[in-house]
Order: sequence, then C-alpha cells, then structure tokens
Amino acid sequence: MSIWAKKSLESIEAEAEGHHQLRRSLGPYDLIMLGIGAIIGAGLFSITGIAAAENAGPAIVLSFIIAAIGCSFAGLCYSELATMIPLAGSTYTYAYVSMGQMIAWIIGWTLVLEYAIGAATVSISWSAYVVSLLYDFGIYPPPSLLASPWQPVPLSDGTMAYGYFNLPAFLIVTLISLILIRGIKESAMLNSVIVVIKVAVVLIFVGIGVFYIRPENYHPFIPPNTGTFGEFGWSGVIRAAGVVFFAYIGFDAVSTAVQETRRPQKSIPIGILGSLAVCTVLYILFALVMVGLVSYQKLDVAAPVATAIAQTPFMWLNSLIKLGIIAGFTSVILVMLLGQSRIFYIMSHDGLLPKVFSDIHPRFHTPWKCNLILMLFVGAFGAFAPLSVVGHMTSIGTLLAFVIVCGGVLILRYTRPSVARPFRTPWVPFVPLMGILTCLIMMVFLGWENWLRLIAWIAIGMVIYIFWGRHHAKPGLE
Ligand code: ALA
Repeated sequence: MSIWAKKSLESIEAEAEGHHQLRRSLGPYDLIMLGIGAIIGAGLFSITGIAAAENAGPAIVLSFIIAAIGCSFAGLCYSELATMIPLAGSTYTYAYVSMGQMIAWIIGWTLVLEYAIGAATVSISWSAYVVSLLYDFGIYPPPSLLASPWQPVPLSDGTMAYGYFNLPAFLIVTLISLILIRGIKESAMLNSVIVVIKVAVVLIFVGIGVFYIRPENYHPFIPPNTGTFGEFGWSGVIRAAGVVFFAYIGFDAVSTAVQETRRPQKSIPIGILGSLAVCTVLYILFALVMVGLVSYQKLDVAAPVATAIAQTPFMWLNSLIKLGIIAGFTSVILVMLLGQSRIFYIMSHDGLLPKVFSDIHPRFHTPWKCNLILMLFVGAFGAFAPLSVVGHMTSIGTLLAFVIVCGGVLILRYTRPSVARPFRTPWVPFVPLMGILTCLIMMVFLGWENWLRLIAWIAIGMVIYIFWGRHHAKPGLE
C-alpha cells in the first residue's frame, strides 16, 4: 500500500457511525470545563516560574500573550477539522484524511510527545508540589526517592541534594493508569469539580497577591539579553513563549470528545475557543501577579507558587493552594493518559500499531494492555527525566501537531472544497498560515537541542513505520 494512501471522508463517517456505543451527552459548557480541566496544570504552576527565571523575566506576561495568539490560530483550525472530520483520533485522523498514511503515522507518533510525555511532565510537577506539601507538615522522605538524578531537591536545612528515582511521579502515573484500566471515566461532573478548584486557586492567588505586588520587581520589564540567544531580551521573550506554550496544551483534547458531544458542529468550536479564552485571561493575570510578587530570579524552582505566596502574610494559604494544585494536576495527567490510549487504540485499529494496543479488557471494556504499556513508559520518564527536558519535548511535539492541523485546513480547502464545513476558519489562508508561522517560530526558539530530540524521536518512529507499520496497515483506503 502507498505511504500516501488516505482515509476517505466517507469511510470516516461510516467509522463514526460504528462507534454508536458512545453516548452523546456533552454540551458546550461541559466542553469548556473539559478544556480547562486539561489546560491548567504544570505549565502555569511550575513552568511559568522557570521560564521567567531563565528566559523572559517579568516579560513572561508578553510570552503568554504571544503563545495565546499562536494557539488561537491553531484553535480555529482545530474547530474546522474537528467538525468536518468528527472522529476521536483528532490530529492523527485529520492528517490521514488530508496528507496520507505516512504523515498520519508521524503525527500519531508525535502525539506521544504531547500526551504521554506531557503526562510525565505533569507527574514530575505533581511530585514537586506533593513533596513541598509534605515538608509543610514536617514530613521528610529520603531525598533520593523524590527526584530524578537531574533534579535538585531542597532539604529541610535549605541545602540541595540530587535524587535517584522520582517515586511520587511514578506512583501517580501508576495509580491513574490503574484507574483508567478499571474503566472509571472522568465524568464531566468530577472534572467540573476539579476545574472549579483550579480556577479558584488562580483567582485567590491573583486576588490576594495583587495587594502585595512590589513595582520594583517589574523593572526592567524585559531584562537585557545576556549575550546568549534565548536568555532574556526579545529572543528570551519568544523562547519563553515556546516554553509556556506548554501551559495552553489541552484545548485540543476537546476535539477528541467529538463523538460524545451533542450538536458537535456548534459545541466543539465553543469548547475549544471558550476554554482557550478563559485560560488566556487567567494566565496573563496570574503571570502579572507572580512576577510582581517576587523577583523573577527567585522563581527557578519546581513549586514557584509557594515562593510567591511566601511574600504575603498568608502563609497558611500555602498548603491549601498546594492541595488545589495537586488535585488540578491529577486531572491533567488523567486526560493526557486517556487521550494517548485513545490515539494508540485508533492507530492500532488501523493496523499501524500492534494489536496489543487495541485489546479490550473483557470486563472493564478499556484498552488495558495499552494502559499498562503506557504506565511503564510514562512512569519511567516521570521517574528519571528532568522537568525541563520532558516539558520542552511535549511543547515541540505539540507545536508540530498544530502546524499539521493548520496545514490540513489549507490542503482540504483546496482538495475537498465542497465538503460541508459546519465551522469555517475565518480568513483562510491568512489564519492557517499565521498559525503555521507562529508555531514554527516558537519551535525554532525552543532551541536546537529540542529539535534534535524531536528529529531523533521521529527517526525512531520512521524505523517502526518502515519495518512494521506500513506492512500491517489495513487496506480499504483511497
Ligand atoms: N497545559 C497542561 C499543563 O500545563 C498540559 O499541565
């Protein structure tokens, strides 16, 4: 079969019909909540501090605005494709329809960076906040079990040590994987409760912090470049946009709920763009307060919110806020692992991955072997990888997915102009082209190390595809 073989839109419709066991129960409000549930997490509560300290200084606020602009372009393109190709495989399926099998494989493989490595990233931040909470209660587990060999752990006496194995990160990935196997669905209600907690944490932080801002912390707003590309100055601001882009990842997860949505033509765009809009406003306020409370140089820590709150007289708030953040991270990990297993399930269905990834448990009705494999893989990354490396890998992989989605809109407008589009991206080709441009710029500014990691990752994927996937791909394509 040709590596350019495409799935036809007609076969997608038939496939979507075949999934009639999924109940269409979600409305636009649920989708906005689902989006926020997947979006607000480690990007905001951990990575913002590191990006301010290492790249942008107080101008991290501008980085959030730049990343939001790129995401809005991509969000508009996602809305068009998700309503035009209403199947849960999201970007992977869009690429299969618009660009053929090999590109679909590459993008499916790259989505591992978004979902699986994204879950590992959030598990590391989860661990940092749990450790910080334990310290608050005077509990000091052995530091060697609290972080990867690359991550410093603060000791009770204020000094730093390095870990061997990030046990809490491994444990949370294991626990959530087991819950997913057991078939407990993250119901819209449970998600809504966590979202209310998360949004409350941000609003409390902003509402209280705003009174303790020290204006001198905003000067200089854009610290001068150190001479190294990406370390402060404008190059730093844009590099930080690529880094905090991580904080916006998740609005695209709304597109995977398309088959469980009532009137998806209306609800999906509202879910994607609505959750993105709410989070953009919250992020800008949060960043303004954080770098106003404490000098950006002090934010290079895994739990920067705690550092910022220490500047207010409300130290008691610290533990409460940490608890809210920990709950919030849990839902992000859950949605990411769920999304990953769903994408692997569909790829395995198409024959591009071994059948083990779509084996369904007879009693739990979940792809349990897939969840177990992911548990070990994601758990290992959580246990041994440093936060910044996995965070950047997630961002560069997701940015590539966004570029493909924007490209997919352009290609399908040209190749399939007459297919019904319940949501049309405005100003085509301007919006998709700008989406591609802003995402590519953020990718470039993430630096060559991350490009090398991305290329190495895709190279591994290509070997699997050439020697395995393409020989097993199911026929029945255009
Ligand atoms: N946007 C999600 C987070 O920041 C992935 O945790």
